[in-house]
Amino acid sequence: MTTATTSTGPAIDQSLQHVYAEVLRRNPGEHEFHQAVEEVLASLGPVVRRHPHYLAERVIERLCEPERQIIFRVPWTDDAGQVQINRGFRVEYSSVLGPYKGGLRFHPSVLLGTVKFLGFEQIFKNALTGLPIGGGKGGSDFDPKGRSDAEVMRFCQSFMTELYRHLGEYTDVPAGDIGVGGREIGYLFGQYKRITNRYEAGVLTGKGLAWGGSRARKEATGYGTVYFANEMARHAGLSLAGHDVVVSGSGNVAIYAIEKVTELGGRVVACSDSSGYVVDERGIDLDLLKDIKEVRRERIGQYAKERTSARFVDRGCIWDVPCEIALPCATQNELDEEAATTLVKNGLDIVAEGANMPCTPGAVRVFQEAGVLFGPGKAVNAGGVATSALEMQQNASRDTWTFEYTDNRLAAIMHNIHERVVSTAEDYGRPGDYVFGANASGFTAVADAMLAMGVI
Ligand code: NDP
Ligand code: 2IT
Repeated sequence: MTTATTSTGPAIDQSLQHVYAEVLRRNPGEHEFHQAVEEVLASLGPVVRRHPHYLAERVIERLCEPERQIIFRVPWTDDAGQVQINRGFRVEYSSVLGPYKGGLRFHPSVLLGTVKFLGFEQIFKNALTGLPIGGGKGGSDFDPKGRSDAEVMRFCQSFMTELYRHLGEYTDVPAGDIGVGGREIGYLFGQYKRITNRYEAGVLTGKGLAWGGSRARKEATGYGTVYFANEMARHAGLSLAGHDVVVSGSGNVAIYAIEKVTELGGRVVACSDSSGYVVDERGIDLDLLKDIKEVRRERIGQYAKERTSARFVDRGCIWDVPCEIALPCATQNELDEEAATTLVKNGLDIVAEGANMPCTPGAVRVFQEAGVLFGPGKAVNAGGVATSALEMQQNASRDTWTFEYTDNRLAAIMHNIHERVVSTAEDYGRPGDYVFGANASGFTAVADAMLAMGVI
């Protein structure tokens, strides 16, 4: 069968090109959404050849259209008394495997296409966990940076005043993402509870431990990322111990990835935020990093001011720092072809995406051609949403589990996802192709459930 290639991206099988053309036509200007769809479609050629009924039943076209998209005005008043207007989104993408599940992102760059790309990825990620969760994503172009707690609270209350009517523990269950952590989930939950007059703990995940949150949820995405990277290393006869690791970002995912890498004997030599990066040959001091980022909410340059072994670099690229293992944990398209080429030259062995779609298609191609092990976000970072599903289980049974028990469940889930991805890739004659294995396995689970439910 013939294929076509874009300039740097993957090749979409001839049989699916009309699907992609239609996605481009119907969703103009939504480049991140196009990129996420193209990446999945490029894996599905061999799958539809083996299961032609997916094509006949138009399952892929259906999955390219969200079940529901909600866009709303979020007016609020800042500390100076000025009215501010933001835009809120919730894309309820697919509910065949369970209630819509996925985070909320508050960042000035958020557009409908951003939320759609994240929601699309979330469907397959959630399917890979094997837990009963559908896919969704939401957020706003609100920028929490520099805002007081009171401003963030008023924004969250206004956001929830519209969103609450679309949520429910059996309907749609949001959580955190960029710019949304424990503080924001608290304000959002408080407003939901107030409007509905229901203590419906299972309507949001990432809650505080004193009011229905799960132990290990805060750590789960970062820990899960490293559990997955460790599985990749073991499978290839490598190890994280004794190796240099670069982790981009210094938010929730990055901090707990750094913590777990350090516990497993790796040395994290650099991390970043949007103002630049720090290099610390002695290994990142986690207590200091947590204090600066989680408590004081300061910029990463502050770390170098307080740690003599570190230097701050405010230009260039964190991926110039030599390492054997790269964990991009900041944002989409943060690691491009040029950065990938530098990393390969510097002796990179493994890339595992803690963020959603952080590597550009060109970067992924460079890694794969160089024989670098590449783990895609929808498999690697699934530990966060998986532990959200464990939080929902605890809420449904009005129970709380210990940290150790929850963390062991997380490690087992990451092990199972790795097995599933590797065996699917082998089954299709593509050993070691984690991108293919994740897409084919996640898609098949969703497609089979859709077909069982008829034309939905
Ligand atoms: P946080 O808001 O806690 O941290 C984000 C980090 O990335 C910050 O250091 C931030 O720097 C940096 N960053 C964000 N946007 C940009 C940008 N445009 N350019 C440069 N740096 C940027 O978010 P999370 O850690 O929760 O999320 C990080 C990634 O992980 C995202 O891709 C998210 O979708 C993904 N993810 C998150 C999960 C979760 O459970 N939280 C689960 C699975 C995936 P600054 O503060 O300067 O903006
Ligand atoms: O991208 C993601 O998987 C998340 N932001 C976590 C979603 C969740 O519902 O825990």
